[in-house]
Amino acid sequence: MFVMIGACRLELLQGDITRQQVDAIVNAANSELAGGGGVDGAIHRAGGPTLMSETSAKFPQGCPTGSAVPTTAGNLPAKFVFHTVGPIWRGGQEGEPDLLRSAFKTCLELAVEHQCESVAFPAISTGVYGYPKDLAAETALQTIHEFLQTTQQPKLVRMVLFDGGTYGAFARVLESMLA
Ligand code: AR6
Repeated sequence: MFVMIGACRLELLQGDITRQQVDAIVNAANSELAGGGGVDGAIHRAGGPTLMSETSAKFPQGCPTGSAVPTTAGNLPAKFVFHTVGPIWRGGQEGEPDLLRSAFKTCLELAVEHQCESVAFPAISTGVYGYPKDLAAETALQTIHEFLQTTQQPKLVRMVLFDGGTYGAFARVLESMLA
């Protein structure tokens, strides 16, 4: 499903983010930028070793939670990968929503700065980091919606949801935002 926000399109798709033909792909990394499982593992496997050599060379201190750093995309069909770090869910009282909002916003700002017309996001924090999918969907979609309304860039933001349950959670939230 998709919605138009002015001239920008916000869409939900069930699939694999490493297959997306977009200008930038967002990675749900850890603060050491050490690689890992989940979407991080998939992106590094598909992108090849360039991604890790770039993060190690340019960002040896890693990346704080809620922030993001850019690299090129190696063998992926994209120009950039934005490596962001979502919060670990600790019950919701430890600033998790603000940190998740900041992770999405920083990536959207990087997309504008790098003149990306299209960017694909995974459901940051909803895997190993344990963020409840419905709450993550609310924060993610509200943040993207607000950003597109204000900035009118990038022209396409695609949430790529790996499984049906996550797609369903995001679709319900997007529908309720439109109601
Ligand atoms: N395409 C799109 N989404 C995917 C893919 C894929 N190929 N593979 C998994 N997902 P997670 P986190 C979904 O655990 O919770 C890593 O080890 C997955 O179903 O990848 O932010 C990092 O190194 C889930 O909905 O990221 C960190 O240590 C979503 O991506 C830690 O995990 C996020 O799940 C980050 O945890």
